[in-house]
Amino acid sequence: MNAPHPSATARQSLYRDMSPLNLTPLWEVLHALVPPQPQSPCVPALWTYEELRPCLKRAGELITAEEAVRRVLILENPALRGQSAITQSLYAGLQLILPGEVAPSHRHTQSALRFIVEGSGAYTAVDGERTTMHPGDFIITPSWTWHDHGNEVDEPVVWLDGLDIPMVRFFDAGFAENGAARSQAVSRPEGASFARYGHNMAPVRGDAPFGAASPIFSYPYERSREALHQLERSAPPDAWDGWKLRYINPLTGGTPMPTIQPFLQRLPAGFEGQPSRQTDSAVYSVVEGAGTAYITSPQGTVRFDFQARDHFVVPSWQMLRLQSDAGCVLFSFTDRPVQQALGIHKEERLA
Ligand code: 1HN
Repeated sequence: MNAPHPSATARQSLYRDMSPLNLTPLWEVLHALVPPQPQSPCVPALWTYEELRPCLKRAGELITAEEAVRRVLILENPALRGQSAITQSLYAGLQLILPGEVAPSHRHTQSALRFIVEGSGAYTAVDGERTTMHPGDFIITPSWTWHDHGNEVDEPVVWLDGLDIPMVRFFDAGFAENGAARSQAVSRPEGASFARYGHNMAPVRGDAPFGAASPIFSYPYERSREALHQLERSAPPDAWDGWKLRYINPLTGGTPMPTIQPFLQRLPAGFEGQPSRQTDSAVYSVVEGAGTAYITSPQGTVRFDFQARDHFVVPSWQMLRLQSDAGCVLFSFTDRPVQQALGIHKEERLA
């Protein structure tokens, strides 16, 4: 049987007649729907703290934390402007809280992480327990937990917020509620959760207090940094990642929050990493030291020279190579747990 040879105009005429019926021919879009490999619309991007901090300071002069609810400068992927997204699935922003300020209590289904970038002594409260922030501390706000922040010390405090906002938006599953009081009542002393779950032990009776999320909501830098330090003394660095650890939910060994996996890694002085790529786009916060990230896509290679407090994003399936003359420590987070739950996560390490 012969295939039909219709004119292009006959096809166009069909498409025109179909369109009012909300019909589209698959064969015109099939290749874009199932590309041979990921083609992220995201681009690599770097936010230096030197450029960003003056804007954050000006924001502090122009709006209070109370009026803003959260005084945050969103890190928007340059290719996703207007979407409040640093990758297709993740949100990131830098939040400032000044001495004497309160960011009022609320809760939402979106999960949040905080990674402290500058300043010490502000607190975040999660479901009745406060945690004092120090640079490098990793703190979580599980889905639907009440949370507020406050600064009762005399210096500004800045942290990176990472949320699963675009994911929850994708599922149209977002709810939010404001608290009755500005600051929630404190019902447990600081350190109560860490005492119960932070020492490779757990209460004999009782369920996970935050469901799928970790019962620990502060992972102090002192502890995480010490872990890397001991690792460094006991094993050679991985050729791609240096020494890299993932934060865990101590009750499960899995990720601290169902949608986001955070990591902390150290690259030794003189590190020349091998290239690798993964389907989970990654957001990086530079904690200590300095280095260079080379990120390669079909469009070419970009080079980011980074130092402490800078932030950068590596899109899905773009090749990343890390290099550091002085040595450095990097915090990062990705949507890997979601991709793993769906069975679609993929990683490739080149030698
Ligand atoms: C939020 O609740 C916080 O609690 C930060 O500090 C950033 C961005 C969008 C929606 C909620 C916070 C947020 C947010």
